[in-house]
Amino acid sequence: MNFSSRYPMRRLAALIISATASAAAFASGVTVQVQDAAGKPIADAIVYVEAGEGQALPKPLKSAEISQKGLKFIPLVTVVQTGSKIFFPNNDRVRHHIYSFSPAHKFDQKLYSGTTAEPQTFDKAGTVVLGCNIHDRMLAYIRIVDTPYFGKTDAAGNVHIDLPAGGKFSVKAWHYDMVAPQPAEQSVGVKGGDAATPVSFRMPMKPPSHDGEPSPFSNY
Ligand SMILES: [Cu+2]
Repeated sequence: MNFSSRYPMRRLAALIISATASAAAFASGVTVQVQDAAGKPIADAIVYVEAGEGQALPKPLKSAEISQKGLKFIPLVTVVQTGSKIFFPNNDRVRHHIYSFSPAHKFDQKLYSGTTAEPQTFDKAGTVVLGCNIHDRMLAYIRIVDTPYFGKTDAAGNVHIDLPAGGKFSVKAWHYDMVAPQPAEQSVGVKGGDAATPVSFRMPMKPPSHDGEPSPFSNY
């Protein structure tokens, strides 16, 4: 059976139109605001969107990078999809010895400089806390999620996440200093088309432990 008999022109035209329509629908999604219990915006919250029942999600994996500069991990908070790699370039003159004791991914990268550390693959959903064996105050958080649709709130507590189409989704919000042990969650009906669906979360937070720095190893 050749192509033209299987797909007459009219059907082919319909296919092209529907492909264009779904590309346009990519402008939709959710615009999420995260606040603490008093209504103050929360920056660096991870927001991610999982499919409702019967919907399949694509798996475009993007790698990420957490560098070390000025005896800090940059950025403090990273989100990746399950199965993604993270690179750990050391941009300091001193060597670092980074590690994780977190069940979602344990590893230990002994003293290294530059880009000599092996990238790590994070293949289990959950939270990983990163530390340095030499510099106790170095701390970073990695949230590994089972979806390619995620983002991190800005200083005003906002993040927009594009979704491929309308439908029923589960929107989740997580922050390393939240009181609840599990992410906050809302089931949201998302319209197709250009308008983003607004979603807001209010999450009780722990008081900052010292100088506004995150509380080390509290939950993990
Ligand atoms: Cu270090």
